[in-house]
Amino acid sequence: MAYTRKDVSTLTAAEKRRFVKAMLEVKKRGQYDEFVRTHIEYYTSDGEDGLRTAHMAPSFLPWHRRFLLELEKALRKVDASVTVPYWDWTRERSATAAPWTKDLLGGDGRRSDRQVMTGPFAYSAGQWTIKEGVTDGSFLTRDLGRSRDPIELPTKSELESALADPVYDVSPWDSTVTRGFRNRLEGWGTGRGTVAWRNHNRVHRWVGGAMLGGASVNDPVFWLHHAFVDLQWTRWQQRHRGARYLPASPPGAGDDQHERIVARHQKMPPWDVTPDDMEDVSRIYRYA
Ligand code: CU1
Ligand code: CU1
Repeated sequence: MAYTRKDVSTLTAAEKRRFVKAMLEVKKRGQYDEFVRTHIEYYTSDGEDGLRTAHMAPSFLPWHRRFLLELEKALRKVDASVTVPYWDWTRERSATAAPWTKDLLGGDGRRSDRQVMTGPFAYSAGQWTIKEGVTDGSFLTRDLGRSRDPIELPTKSELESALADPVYDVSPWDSTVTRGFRNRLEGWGTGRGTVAWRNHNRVHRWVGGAMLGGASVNDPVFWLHHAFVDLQWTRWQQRHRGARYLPASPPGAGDDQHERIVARHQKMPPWDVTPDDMEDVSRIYRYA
């Protein structure tokens, strides 16, 4: 039977406790740092050579869908009642409400060094030492809302502009495309400053600290954020019946994107799955 991923603002005290406990256990077993390493390894941009699977590419959505399923599998081995909750940042917009409470992810980083001081993932709580970072810091950092140069979380209407696009993705299938659901949601924009960060990307910016780079998995909010992004893919499919992942077939030898991106029926490293395999997961989980 399919399990349910819930809105983080609806979790009971017991559900929060169990989620946190399972996360800490996966961390203790060393599995969590493998997830961080995998994400760093696949954090390639379209300015680099080679295949892009996780970001700046059509497979942004199926890649993270599979990545979340892997974490969820690890969590559910610890406690079969646990699923990854989602953070609806169009509704939960305060730096002190869900998911930033002491009984879940803890709050903002302190002013001096942005170190998170509250909740179970604070370094001082002793169970969340960062081992795989792009910097040397061993403590989790956040700068909710970006104190020095404040930004807002994406709005409902900004998210709506992604959902309204009936085409999954368009050539050249990278961070420069201005049409297509995938990049409108992933959020690479043209122009300078904060307009260049939309939807998914803007949320990483808003959280700040560890969430800014390839090691963003070190902040557990990564999963709650990506569960909400994943939910948008499901909503988009429901709205645009019959619309599919694109490209359906690989770009040809003369195309700049030849062997740079994953087409619908191609394998999506590091897993033995295709975007086509990831389009319908309704037998595995659903969203409440
Ligand atoms: Cu990512
Ligand atoms: Cu992300």
